Amino acid sequence: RLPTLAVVGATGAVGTVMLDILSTRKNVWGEIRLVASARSAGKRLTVRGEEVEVQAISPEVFDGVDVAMFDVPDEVSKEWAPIAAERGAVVVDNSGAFRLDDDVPLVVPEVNAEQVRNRPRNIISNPNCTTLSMIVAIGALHRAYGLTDLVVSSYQAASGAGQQGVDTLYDQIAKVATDRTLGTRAGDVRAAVSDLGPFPAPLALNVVPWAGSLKDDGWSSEELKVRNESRKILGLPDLRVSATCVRVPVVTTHSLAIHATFSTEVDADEARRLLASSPGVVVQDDPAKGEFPTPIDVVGTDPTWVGRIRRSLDDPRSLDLFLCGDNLRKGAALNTAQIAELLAEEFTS
Ligand code: 11C
Repeated sequence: RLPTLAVVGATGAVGTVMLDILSTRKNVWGEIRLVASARSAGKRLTVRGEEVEVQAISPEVFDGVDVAMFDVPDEVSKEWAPIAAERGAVVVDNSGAFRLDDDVPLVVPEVNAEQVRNRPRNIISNPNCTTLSMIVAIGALHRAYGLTDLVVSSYQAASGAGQQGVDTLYDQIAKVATDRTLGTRAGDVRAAVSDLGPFPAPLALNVVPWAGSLKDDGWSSEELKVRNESRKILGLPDLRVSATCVRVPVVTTHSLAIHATFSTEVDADEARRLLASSPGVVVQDDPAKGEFPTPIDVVGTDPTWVGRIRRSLDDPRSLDLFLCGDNLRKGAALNTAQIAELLAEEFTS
């Protein structure tokens, strides 16, 4: 019997990418049930080439479901994931609701696939898109050299803030595109852009050093997620991590500049070879030819793209590198789908 899958949040930004991923990857599912809020119920969406009607979320909708993927806000997951689990589904949750709970594994199949079996609550968490955009490459380097310190600067795309983030970026670009004096005087872009959407400052013609909400001592929630989730996924509770998360006017694909320090000396050529042979990683690193990853070239692809790999000039144990990953694919829907496929194997083997 092929397992039954429910996709909760099927109509959102990540849900839309999920339907595409489910339609193009190897088909391991029997029925696929699409679930969303009552507002979206009755809509018809296409998955695997067939139209499926979206059902309103309810306890009964999970009856007979083997695996339920959740792509919904934290508070919706908090309420509904335990209900789905009670009804017999294994939940793969892409919200921040359970990621740091001791009895919920945080899984990246290329790094810690074995953790899927360690699920006493039948809930498995999918990491934040910024952590996910780097962790496959960092995990491969950690296995070879033993990671001790991570200094991260992110360049995060508007779609990390959902469809509203994307709409806001396009609206702002339309407003500033024709006036070639904008961006030359302090405040002129702010005055031209009336709606900030989910961002605390205009994103068009700008960079904004903020993502998420304010936590203690000036850190943002996004920066703490990068730290806490990296520690949990890599099994390094004392890993030293400093992150600065920045939003840039890119539609989709997060980029990160990383300074990683290891317990042994590193070699840039060896690191390049090691990354190139790691599943889920592509090395694009030939600056003499202008070759390095950029978000507009990476968007829509599955791997983590790594370039600008250099050994630190001041510490032979440190590497500097730049990487890009599609925040809606590996950063969200793809990783969730990969975890769900590991579960599907359990049902069919
Ligand atoms: C962003 N990474 O780019 C965030 C969005 O914890 O899954 C995802 C928030 C999360 O704004």
